[in-house]
Amino acid sequence: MKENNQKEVARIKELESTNLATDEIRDLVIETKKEVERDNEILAEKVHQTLIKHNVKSFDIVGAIGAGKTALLEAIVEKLSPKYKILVICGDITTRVDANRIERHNAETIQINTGRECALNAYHIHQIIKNKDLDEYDLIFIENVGNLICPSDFILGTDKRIIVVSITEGEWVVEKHPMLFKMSNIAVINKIDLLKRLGTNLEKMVSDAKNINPNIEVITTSAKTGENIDKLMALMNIKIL
Ligand SMILES: Nc1nc2c(ncn2[C@@H]2O[C@H](COP(=O)(O)OP(=O)(O)O)[C@@H](O)[C@H]2O)c(=O)[nH]1
Ligand SMILES: [Mg+2]
Repeated sequence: MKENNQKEVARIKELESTNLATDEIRDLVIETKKEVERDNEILAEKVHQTLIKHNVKSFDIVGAIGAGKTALLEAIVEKLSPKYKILVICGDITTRVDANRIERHNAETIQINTGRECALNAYHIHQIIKNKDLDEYDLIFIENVGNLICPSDFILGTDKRIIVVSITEGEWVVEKHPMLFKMSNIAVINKIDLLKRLGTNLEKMVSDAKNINPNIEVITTSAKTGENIDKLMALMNIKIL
């Protein structure tokens, strides 16, 4: 994350904590939250260094429930699994639905059920990779628990974070959720096959993402028709061999 983005994210988080706490415990709430995030960042850095050491490219995907995170991963894994050894880690509060969907496209999957936790954190990922022979993999994808708020508290130690929104969420969804756009490298606006029917203002969504984070790469896709999936993989620097 760029330095001025980092400052802005810290400021917003402090405001959030301030609003949540009563006067007497406000400082404690802010300090505890910062401490948890610092610990998470240390572990995320360890995860990242380990993945780099073993030459594994890594991506984590965040976005609301139903944006198309799993559908995009299915499309990507389908194209890449003949040539790359892929591990996909899926986070959901319960079930193995997403892992099962992706497994059908010939990737190894691990489902993490978080219970009441609304995001994965670096500890979850560290627990998995420390028990894996990472030389066996070329690529790791992580699908976070579906929501647009909690994952901003926890980086996971991947090379790139990808935020997915869909046009069915309405053209205001980007401007209303700036945090994840600030900390992501790629923004995917999905379900463009439905554009004519819905009349969503796609240009606004693209320009909002760019205004929030001028460094973010923005791509519009349809996981359903496959439109621009190759371009998304090019942004991720993955060659279809
Ligand atoms: N029309 C259309 N439907 C999509 C697209 N991507 C996902 N979906 C559908 O949207 C629903 C939610 O998708 P899913 O991949 O489970 O979203 P996730 O919760 O973000 O993982 C499913 O019924 C998908 O088939 C798309 O690009 N176009
Ligand atoms: Mg999913």
